[in-house]
Amino acid sequence: MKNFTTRKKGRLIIVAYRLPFKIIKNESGTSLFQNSGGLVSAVLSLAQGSNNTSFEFEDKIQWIGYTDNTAEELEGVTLENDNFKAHPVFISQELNDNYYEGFCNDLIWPLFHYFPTIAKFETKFFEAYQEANLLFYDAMVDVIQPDDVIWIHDYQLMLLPDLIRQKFPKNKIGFFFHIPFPSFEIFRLLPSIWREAIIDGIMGADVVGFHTNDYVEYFLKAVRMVIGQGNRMHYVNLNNRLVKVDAFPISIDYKKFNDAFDDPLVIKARHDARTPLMEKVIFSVDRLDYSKGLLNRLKGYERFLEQYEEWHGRVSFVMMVVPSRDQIEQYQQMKSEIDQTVGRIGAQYGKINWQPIIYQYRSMPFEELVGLYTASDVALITPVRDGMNLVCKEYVASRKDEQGVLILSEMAGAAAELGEALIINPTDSQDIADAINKALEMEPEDQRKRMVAMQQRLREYDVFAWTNDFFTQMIMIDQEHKRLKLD
Ligand code: ADQ
Repeated sequence: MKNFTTRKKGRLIIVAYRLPFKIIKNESGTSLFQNSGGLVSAVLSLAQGSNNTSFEFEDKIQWIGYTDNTAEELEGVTLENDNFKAHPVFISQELNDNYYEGFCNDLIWPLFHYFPTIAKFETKFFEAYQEANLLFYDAMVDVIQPDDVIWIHDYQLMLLPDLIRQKFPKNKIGFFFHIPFPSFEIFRLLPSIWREAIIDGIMGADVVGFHTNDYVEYFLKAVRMVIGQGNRMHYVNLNNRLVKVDAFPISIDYKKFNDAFDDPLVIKARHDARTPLMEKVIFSVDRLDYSKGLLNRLKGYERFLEQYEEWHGRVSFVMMVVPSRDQIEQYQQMKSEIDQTVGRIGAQYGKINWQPIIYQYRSMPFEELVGLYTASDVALITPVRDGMNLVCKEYVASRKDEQGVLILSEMAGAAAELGEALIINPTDSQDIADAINKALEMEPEDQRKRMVAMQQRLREYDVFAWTNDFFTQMIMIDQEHKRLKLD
């Protein structure tokens, strides 16, 4: 009998829409700027120090992803740094408009975030989606070796697991979904050929991961309804091939955020984030997106100012919005509504010496971000739908002083783990207003109790635990196969 405790060796191949670095080419040569995003550091940690799995990594991490450079621009350029070897996927502008902007961002993103009325169902989008997934596949065919473990990410690549499975039946394939998977009543709005292609595509993986148990359930129901396949304890048996579908709540580098509290640059940023006139500070940080509930939040804050006059002149709401997709009309319109609402609230309630809202439209460096997190009394996170939401986890992790109150939407995946937050319904302005008042009045001891409980949970399951967990499931699926006697 095969000994499954032997440490296997192989390479890790990550496939995500974007490469892990930006490629800048000028007269003096080519430079690669590695992204600092969560996924990049998580997979790095797996290949380097914190690998607790029974798998030994050979070679650098191979990363397949789209680049906006052309093939001519990259000719002769070594796309490799100490950590990653990149295999670029070239997608023409026209194809990308229909694939990424079209199918991904004008259909799947709104539909899966429960905005079906703005989802655009266009045949040319779906055709482009198929074509682009094939381009990713083509870029991989010559890269894949027999022992490679392939980990595919997100809604831009739902057809890819099965494409790879057909050609490489023995490789381990994982698929992780970063946005919500919707209930079947939403999913079934997709034309039947599209939804079949999506379910077949994803089910090419050995392990399919979502942020929450709800998304897992919705997906399993879609599998049952679309391809008639049930499951036992989260295992779907597809012609004697087992697919595990489970929840893996993504997390953050807890230690990095917690340690940052004492970093001199963060201390300075914390100091700079509030003036002596501010008795209490509330903040929010998100990308410009309709799913993030920015307008609902402003309306809730407006209701709070209307009803809780005792806080006038004493509280400031710092709302940071990161520019995103603002070339698109719908996003421009949303931005101008936000601008108007902020203006209206300021005009109605502001005083010469007090601004109820400080609104900025820009990105922030890490130190300034943690400075704001740790300077604020309240985090106001109100997405109308969010796969997970990392800002709330970053806020909790960064509060080494165990102070601060998190107000969190029940529509964020993170709400399933952070029950000690003040959980609100983002469409209910009164709920938001009352929660703000409750947060501002909360005693330090109550804040500490809630914060410590949430911190403990996040410390135990940080992003490195998440990566290890998912990866372990991928390489263990053979054992499950044996155990369930499917051979
Ligand atoms: P996003 O929709 O991008 O991610 P989120 O999880 O909140 O949303 O992550 C945003 C990241 O951007 C955070 O790490 C945050 O620190 C950073 N950020 C936000 N505003 C910033 C600012 N003004 N300046 C600098 N940095 C800023 C998608 C899904 C989420 C899911 C993640 C991970 O939509 O639901 O949590 O993937 O799976």
